[in-house]
Amino acid sequence: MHGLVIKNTGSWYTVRTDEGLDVDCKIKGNFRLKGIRSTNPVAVGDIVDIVRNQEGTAFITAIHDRRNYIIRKSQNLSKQSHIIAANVDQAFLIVTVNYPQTSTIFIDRFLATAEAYSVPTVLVFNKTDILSDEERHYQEMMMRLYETVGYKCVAVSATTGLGMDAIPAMLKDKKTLLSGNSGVGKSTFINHILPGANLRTSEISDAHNTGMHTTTFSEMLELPEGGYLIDTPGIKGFGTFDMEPEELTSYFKDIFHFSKECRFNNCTHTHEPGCAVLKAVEEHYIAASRYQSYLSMLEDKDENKYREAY
Ligand SMILES: Nc1nc2c(ncn2[C@@H]2O[C@H](COP(=O)(O)OP(=O)(O)O)[C@@H](O)[C@H]2O)c(=O)[nH]1
Ligand SMILES: [Mg+2]
Ligand SMILES: [Zn+2]
Repeated sequence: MHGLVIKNTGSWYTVRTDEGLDVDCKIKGNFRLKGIRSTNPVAVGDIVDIVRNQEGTAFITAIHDRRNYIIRKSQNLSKQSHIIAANVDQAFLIVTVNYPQTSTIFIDRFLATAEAYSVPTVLVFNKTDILSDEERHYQEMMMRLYETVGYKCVAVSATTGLGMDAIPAMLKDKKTLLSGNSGVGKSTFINHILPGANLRTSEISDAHNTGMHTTTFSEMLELPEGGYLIDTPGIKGFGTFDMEPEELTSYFKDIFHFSKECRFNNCTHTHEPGCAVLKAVEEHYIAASRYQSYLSMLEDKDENKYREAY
């Protein structure tokens, strides 16, 4: 029998079989992935083979090849990673212009990492019901910027429902990872789409969700129109990883576009003569904020140079 892993709590996994049956499973055998020290060898979104046992539960005996998987490095020194989800079709990044303000650096880092995993990302601007004129103007500017770079942007209010009509069609039949800073309205967004989900809202609930809990719990919520929402409490984005500057360039669509005209093909776009990216930044074809984000990821890379790969 095989099925889809829809929930992971500690060493237990809920697997939804092709017949629509939810079976509690444990892992049998060694699934350690090469080169990754992960706290959970199997993740939500995985397609697995299972073998039933007498107790009515089952063992996961094999994982099917993953199209992609999203990993988060642990913040401590254990160097263990946690696989947030596998076989993700798209990400919705919830951002807010205010209450709290989502920084462009956070957005750009998320987008670049999503590009690295080949996960298309939609930017969902939430809390549009409480924007001042100035904030609304700023939001429009941001939406124009990211649409120009090549990302779909939508403006919503998860509390009033403004703009939310467009969302179900965008989620249909896809496995969507929902992400965003604490307090931007992820739980409220999910509750609007799935009133049955009844997730706790407010920042307090997130505060409880930052410790051990988040590293051992993930769940996919089934959508009535087909597809799943992957709710990962406390996730602040996914980790960076070792890459060459040329690779990093390719994860910034706007920078990549201009980099083809750079004199040197291993140009880091920091100091090189004949750099078309520096020229484009100067002439405002590339937003200064995007270039700053690129630089910050490039600096991380240098810092991590001598750190062991995970
Ligand atoms: N005004 C307004 N408040 C919102 C909106 N969405 C969420 N909130 C509020 O923002 C706070 C944090 O929301 P929550 O869903 O818990 O955020 P999460 O941490 O991302 O899950 C709660 O008090 C929500 O009621 C919105 O669209 N408009
Ligand atoms: Mg929440
Ligand atoms: Zn260059």
